[in-house]
Amino acid sequence: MTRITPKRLTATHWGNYFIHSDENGAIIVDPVPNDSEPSPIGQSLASTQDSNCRISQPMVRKGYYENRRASDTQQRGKEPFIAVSWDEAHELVAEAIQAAQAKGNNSIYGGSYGWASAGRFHHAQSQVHRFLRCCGGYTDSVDTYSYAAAEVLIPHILGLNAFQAGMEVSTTEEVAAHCKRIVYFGGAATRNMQVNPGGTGQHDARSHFNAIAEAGIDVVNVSPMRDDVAGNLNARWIQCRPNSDVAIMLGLTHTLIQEGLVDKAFVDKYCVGFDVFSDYVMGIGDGQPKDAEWAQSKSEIDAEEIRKLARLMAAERCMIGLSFSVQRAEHGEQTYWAGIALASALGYIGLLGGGVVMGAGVGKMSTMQRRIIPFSVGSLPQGKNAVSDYIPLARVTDMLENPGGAFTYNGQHLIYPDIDLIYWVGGNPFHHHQDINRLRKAWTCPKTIVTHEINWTTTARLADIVLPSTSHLEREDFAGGSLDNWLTPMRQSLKPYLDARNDYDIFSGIAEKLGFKDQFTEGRDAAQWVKHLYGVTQQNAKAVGITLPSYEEFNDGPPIDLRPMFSDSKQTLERFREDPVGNPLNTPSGKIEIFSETIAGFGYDDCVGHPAWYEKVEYLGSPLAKTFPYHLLSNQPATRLHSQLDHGITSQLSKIQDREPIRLNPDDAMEIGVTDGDIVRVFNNRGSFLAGVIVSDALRRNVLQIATGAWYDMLDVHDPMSLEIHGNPNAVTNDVGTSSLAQGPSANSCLVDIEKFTGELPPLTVFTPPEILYKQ
Ligand SMILES: Nc1nc2c(c(=O)[nH]1)N[C@H]1C(S)=C(S)[C@@H](COP(=O)(O)OP(=O)(O)OC[C@H]3O[C@@H](n4cnc5c(=O)[nH]c(N)nc54)[C@H](O)[C@@H]3O)O[C@H]1N2
Ligand SMILES: Nc1nc2c(c(=O)[nH]1)N[C@H]1C(S)=C(S)[C@@H](COP(=O)(O)OP(=O)(O)OC[C@H]3O[C@@H](n4cnc5c(=O)[nH]c(N)nc54)[C@H](O)[C@@H]3O)O[C@H]1N2
Ligand SMILES: [Mo]
Repeated sequence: MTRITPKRLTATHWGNYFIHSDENGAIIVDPVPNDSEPSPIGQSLASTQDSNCRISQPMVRKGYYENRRASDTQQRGKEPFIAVSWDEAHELVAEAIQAAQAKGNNSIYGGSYGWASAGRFHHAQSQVHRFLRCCGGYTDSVDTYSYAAAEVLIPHILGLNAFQAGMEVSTTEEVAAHCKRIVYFGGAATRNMQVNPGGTGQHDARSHFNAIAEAGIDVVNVSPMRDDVAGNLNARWIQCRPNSDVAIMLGLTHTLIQEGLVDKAFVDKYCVGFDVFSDYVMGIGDGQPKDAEWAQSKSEIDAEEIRKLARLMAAERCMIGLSFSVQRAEHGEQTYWAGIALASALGYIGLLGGGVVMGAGVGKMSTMQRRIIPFSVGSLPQGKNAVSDYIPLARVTDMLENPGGAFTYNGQHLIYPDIDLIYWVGGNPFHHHQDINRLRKAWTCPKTIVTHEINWTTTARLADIVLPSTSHLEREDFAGGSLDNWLTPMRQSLKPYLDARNDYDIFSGIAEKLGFKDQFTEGRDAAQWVKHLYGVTQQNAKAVGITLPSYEEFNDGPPIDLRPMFSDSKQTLERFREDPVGNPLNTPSGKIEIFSETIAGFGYDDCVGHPAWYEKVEYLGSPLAKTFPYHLLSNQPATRLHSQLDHGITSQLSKIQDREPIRLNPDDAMEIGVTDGDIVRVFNNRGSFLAGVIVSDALRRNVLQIATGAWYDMLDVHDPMSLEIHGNPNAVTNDVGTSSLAQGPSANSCLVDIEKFTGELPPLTVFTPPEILYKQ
C-alpha cells in the first residue's frame, strides 16, 4: 500500500501550493491558505506528473543514432526513438557539441526561449546559458515573445527598462482615489493575472478590480473582445478592428489638438518633439489629417465616438492601459509610442492614477503597489558569453533559413550565423513560434538538435537527442519571481519520474565528458547550490537593511511576504514630473521623446522618428481581407500556462471534442453555418488547424479568438502543409518582425478564413508517446 505523503510546499509561476498524496497514491494539490484567489491551473499538477506524456529515459532519433551528424534531418519527427543510457546520451551530446565547435561556437544556437518552471536554481534557462557559456559560448537571443517591441522602444523614449516602466504604477488605492477614467487598449484580463515569471505568492486581480469598481471609475475597453475587462467594471466597449489602436490614438490626439485640449505646459516642459508629431497628426506635410474620420476609416469606430472619448479623457484624470498584446503585432512599437504621446498630450503622466499603465492585465505588472523588491534574489551566475552573435528571438526561422543573411535590429546591422546545433531547454518553440510550418522546414537545417524536456512535446518529438528532465515537484529549490514580492521554499514532493534527471545533473554529466565539469559545478551539488543562492539572497537583502531567516528556518517555513520589509517606492516619472532638471529621464534629451533623434537616425521607413500609422499587411482594413476575411487573435490561455499542463485536467475540461475552443461572433457563426460544439477548419496560405466552436457575443464581427498552447499535432508529419488537428494557432500566424527596430513577434496580425469541418475527426496523437525502440 502506498504511503500517504506529507504536505510539501512548492511554488509555480501561477501560485504556491501544498502537494501531498492520499493512501491510493493520488496526488492532491492544495492552494496555500494565504491566497484568496488561487489559480485553478494548479489542479493540473495532480494528473500530469506520471502520465503517458512523460519521457522515461534518454532517447535518440533512430536515424541520428545510426548515422550521427550525417543523418537525414528530414526524418525528424518521423522516425522512432531509441532508448539509450545516460552515459551514451552524454557522449552523443558531447560529440555533437565538439563537432559544432569545430565550425565556431556561434554555430550553436542556445537562445532557448521559454518559461520553464519556477525555482531560482533549477531554472532551465539559467542552466542552459551557464552550460553553454562554460563551453565557449553560443549564439544567443534577446528580448521576449511577450513584449519585444516595447522592450526596444521604451528605453529610447522614456529611458526606462520596459518591465520597470510597467511596474512603476500607482497603487490600487491611489487609482481608486485619484483616477476618474481608465481607457484600456487590449483590456486587462484577470485570466492573465494568474501568472508571474518565477512565482506568484498571492493573487490580487479580483481585489484590484473590485476596488476600481467600488470607486466608480469610468472604464472604457478599446478592444475587439469584450470580456478581457472584469464584468463588474461595467466597461464601455469600443469594438475596434484588431491592430487599429494607433489610428484611434492618433484620432484622439487630433481632437485634443484641434479643440485646444492639449496640456501645452506639460508637453513643453516634459517632452521633446511634440511639435513634429503634432504636424504629422494634423496632416502638415503629407496632407492627410489623422482626424477622427480618418481614424474611423481604419478602425470602424464612429468618428463622433472618438471625439467624445477625447474630450472625456481630457476633462478628468485619465489612465491609459496598454496590454502586451497590442504590441505583439505588425508595427507593434507604435501602439506604445502613440499611447505615450497621447498620454503626454493629456498631461497626466507622473500623477497618481494618471498616465500610462504598460502591461495592464499582465501578471502583477499593474498591481505592484510600489513594492518592487529593492534587492536581487540570488540566481545561477551565467558568466560571459564569448560569442557576440545574437538574434532578436522571434527571428529564429529567418536565421535558420538564411545563414549569412543581413538584418537590422535597434540601429544595428547584423548577420545571421550558420547554425549547426540547436540546444533547447525549458521552452516549446513548436507551440510558441509563429508560422510553425515554416519553422518545421527550417528546423531541418542544423545537423543536431538537442532538447531536455519533461514531456513529449512536439519540440521533443522533432529533436535528435531528447533528455528527460525532472519536474519541479521532483526537486528542492526556492522561488522568488521578478514581478512578485514573495520568497517561497520549493520542497520535493515526488521521486523523479523513472530515469528523469535534473537539468543541472544532465549538464554536469555532459560537462564532465567535455572537460569543464569543475568550472560548471564549482564543486557544488544541487542542494549546495540552492543553499548558496539563498545565502546570496540573504546578503543582498542585508545590504539594504533587510534580515531574512536562516536557510533552515526559511526552508521549513511558510512563504515569506517581503512587502512589509521595505517601504513604498517613489517612481521615476513622478520624480521627473516634480523636478525635470534634477531628475531627468535617461533619454538623450532627458525628457519624454515624442520625437527620437536616435530612432530617426536609424533611417527605417517602417519606424520613423515619431509615432505614426503604417498600413498593415494583415488586418481587416487591408486588401488581403478580401481573400481572408477574419482576423485571428491568439491570446493567453485561461486554463494553463502557454503549452504547460495542456494535458492536465483544467485545460482538458475546456476542450471541445478534444480540440482547443475557438470563439466567434453569432452573426459570423450563422454565416459560416456553425454552432456551439462544432468543429471548424481555420486556414490561410500558411497552414490550417481544427478547433471547437464557442459562439459568443463578446467578439466583434470578423474576429476569431483562440488561446495559444494546444500541443501542436500534425495530421501527417510528411506533409509540409499538414493540417494541425488540435487547435494551435501558430499553424497559421505570420512570422514577420514588428519592424526593423525591434523585430519582435507579430502573432496578433493574422488573417484567415474559416469553414465547418465535416470530415471524420482524426484522433489526437500528441498525448501518446512516439514509437520507442529498446535495445536488448
Ligand atoms: N500565436 C501566439 N503565439 C504565442 C503567443 C501569442 O500571444 N500568440 N504568446 C507568446 C508568448 S508571450 C510566450 S511567453 C511564449 C511562451 O512559450 P514557451 O515559454 O515556450 O511556452 P511553455 O509552454 O511555457 O514552454 C515551456 C516548456 O518548458 C518545459 N519545462 C518546464 N520546466 C522545465 C524544466 O525544469 N526543465 C526542462 N528541461 N523543461 C521544462 C515545459 O514542459 C514546456 O514544454 O509563447 C508565445 N507564442
Ligand atoms: N493564465 C495565463 N496567464 C498568462 C499567460 C498564460 O499562458 N496563461 N501568459 C503570460 C504571458 S507570458 C504574457 S506575455 C502575458 C500576455 O499578456 P497579453 O499580451 O496582454 O495577453 P493576451 O491574452 O495575449 O491578449 C489580451 C487581449 O488583447 C486583445 N487584443 C489582441 N489584439 C489586439 C489589438 O490589436 N487591439 C486591441 N485593442 N486589443 C487586442 C485580445 O482581446 C486579447 O484577449 O500574459 C501572461 N499571463
Ligand atoms: Mo509571454
